[in-house]
Parts: sequence; structure tokens; C-alpha cells
Amino acid sequence: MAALVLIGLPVFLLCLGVPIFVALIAAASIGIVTMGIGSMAPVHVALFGGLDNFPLLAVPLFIFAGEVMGRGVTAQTFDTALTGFEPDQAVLDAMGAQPEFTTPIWDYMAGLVDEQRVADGRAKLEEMAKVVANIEQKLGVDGTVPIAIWGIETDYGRNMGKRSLVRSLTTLSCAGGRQRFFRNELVETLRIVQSGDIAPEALTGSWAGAFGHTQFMPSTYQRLALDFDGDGRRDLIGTVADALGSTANYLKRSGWETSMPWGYEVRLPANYKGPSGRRNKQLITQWKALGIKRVDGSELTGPDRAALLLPTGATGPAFIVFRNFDAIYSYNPAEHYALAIAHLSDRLRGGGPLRTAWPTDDPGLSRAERRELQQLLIARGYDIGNADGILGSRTREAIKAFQASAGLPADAHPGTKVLNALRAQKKSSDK
Ligand SMILES: [Ca+2]
Repeated sequence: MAALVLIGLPVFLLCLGVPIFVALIAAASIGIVTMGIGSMAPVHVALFGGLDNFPLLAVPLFIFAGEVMGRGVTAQTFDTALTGFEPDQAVLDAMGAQPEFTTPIWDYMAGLVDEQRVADGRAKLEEMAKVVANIEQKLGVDGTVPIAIWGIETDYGRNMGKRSLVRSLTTLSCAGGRQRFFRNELVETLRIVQSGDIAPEALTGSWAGAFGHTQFMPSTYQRLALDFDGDGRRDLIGTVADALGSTANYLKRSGWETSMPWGYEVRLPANYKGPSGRRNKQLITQWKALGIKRVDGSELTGPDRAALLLPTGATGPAFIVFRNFDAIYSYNPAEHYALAIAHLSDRLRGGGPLRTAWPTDDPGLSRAERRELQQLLIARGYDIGNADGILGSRTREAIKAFQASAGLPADAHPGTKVLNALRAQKKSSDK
């Protein structure tokens, strides 16, 4: 009956051309009679929320309310969380935005696995030694991998995202192309609020609803989050131990094999033309027979089934990867991402940089170098805002203009070449 009134009546009245607020009031009146005041939270929200500029959102919000009530979220939770709700246009813009540039893997890796992130991660590994040991003992997962995920997802908790999860997800539940997906995430968010595990005002994250030190989605939280420090709350924002333990639990549930490597860098025989690809698993003996060696020249070892990963074909770094690589991949299904996590975890354990160079004459920049590049551009009078290390369209335009003025190929690539050219010009002008 509740769903019928909440959904059916306003939609029916709207079809007849009745204005939205009249339809809602009508539903409210009948709702009060049939369901009691407590269930009228969605009406309250729809009528008194900040929907002035988005009147059409009242309808999906209303439909959503019916769904929420059926899934264990109380009217009080809904009302408290959503009264005064104002849609966030920036969130819709972020969802609609296309990536501006394609980033070559050498740029991607240079920014994600730079010396600063390695040094910070090694310090964190020491600081969280007890948690890491617990992860290895209780979950059987290599503790450096959740630390690496932490470092790459939020720079060890520095950038967890400041957008209200409820506001972002309510906006995406009512508008845009993936409403069904985001409605489910919103329901799970409201259930987190209702449980008291994380205070609503602390529940902030990315525009798409990922939150906490390692950026869980709310539905993932409900499935996999652990109270790893044992204080009675699963708090992935306020408690690093909970975030790391939950991330390790994610890896475990994704098939992590205890005491096994994710993989390692290898060296191909000359003119290698054999199979490759993450899904193309073969016996390790078959890879050996093709002449593939570890990068230090030793024989391949590890689990039986392995794949050969060639991110830039036969000419760049090559990797033999095992099932644990797939577990990392499942955290964020992109091979470049999984490789950055895997490589950073090796670096945290004391390993060095990749031995094989990427096939480029213009390698990528660390975050410190990106900021330096921007500072040099600003010093030359280019208006690119702050030197924040984010290489957006203004930085690219400035690079292109500088390249043209310096007689370089104007490819706008924010790499080592343009940085060195800027450094050289500064040196000569400093004299
Ligand atoms: Ca806890």
C-alpha cells in the first residue's frame, strides 16, 4: 500500500497535468491517513528540501523514498539525512565529463609511484606495523598491498574527498544515466548512517560515493568492511586500521593466495612474438619454455598458472602475473592501476624501480616535478592558477605555448623534455 501511494498517486496525477506540489500534497494527505505521520518523511523532504531549481527531481526522489522504506531504512533516518537536500550540479557535471587526455602508462606510473609516495608508504608501514602483522596473521594477505592501495587511492588519507555522500548519491539517484546503481549505493549509505558506525557529517567522499582511506563504495562497505581495531564500529574514515583491514578483506574475498607473489618483472627473449594478456593464463613451465626469465636473469618461479603482461608491447617493461594480481585488479578493474599498486607494494618492501625503461624518449614526471613544471610556467608569466600538480587543460595550453616559443615540437606533453627545457631557460635567465 505504501509503495502504491508513494509512487503511483503522484505519477498518476502528474500524468493528468497536475503540478508536482499538488500531486505530492495529495499523496501526503492520503499517506498520512494510510501510513501514519512517521512514514511521511519523503513527502517532507520533497516539499521542504532545496529543490527550487530542480523541481523535476521531486518525482524520482519520491519514487526512491518508497524503495528505501522497503529496505530497512527508517523514515526518521531518511528524513534526518535528506531534509534540506539540494542537488549538487557539480556531481552531475563530474559524471558527464569525458577524460580530457589519454595518459600514457609511463606518465601514469611516474605520478602514482614516485619517490615521495614510496617514502611516505615506508613510514606508514612502520607506523602501522601492528595492523600489518594482524592483516597477515588473521587474513593471510600481504600487508604491504593494502598500504599501497591506501597510498594510491587517497595519498595515505590526505585526499579522502570532501563531498557529502548523501548529497552526491541522492543527486545521482534522481538524475543522470545510472540512477538504479546510485540508488542502491544511497540505500547502503543511509544504512551506514542508521547503524551509527560513521556520523553523517563525517560521511564524505568522492563525487561518485567512494569514501574512506581506501575509497570503498557503500555497498562494498556493507559486504566487506571489518571492525579491525575492535572498538565496535566499522569506521573506514576515522580509523586507519579498519580501512586497511577491510581492504585486505576485499583482497582475500577476491581470491588472494597467502604467501604467493602478485608477479614480477621479467625479460623477454629477443623478438618475442608469443602470447600475452592478463586473461591468457598458461603453465609457468610453458612461459619458461618460451625463453622468458626474471629480470635479474634467474628462472621463473611461483604458482603454476601465470599470465604475461606487456603494457606497451614487447618493447617496454614485461611482467609475469599470478592470481594475486587479479585480486588487486578486482579492486579497480584497470591493468595500469593494478600494476601501480603491485609495483608500489614491491617498493614499500624495499624493491627498486622497474629495470626496463618504458618505450619513450619523454618519460613522465613525479608529483614534485609536476609542481616544479607548473611553478616554472607561472614564473614565465603563464596563467595556469596554482601549482597544484594537476596537469589540466590550462597547464597543457601553457606547455604548448612555451614549446612553440622555444622552438620545440608543440605536443603539450607534460614530460621530462619540457621540464628540462624550462629548467635550462631559467638557469640562463638567472645568470
Ligand atoms: Ca573500528
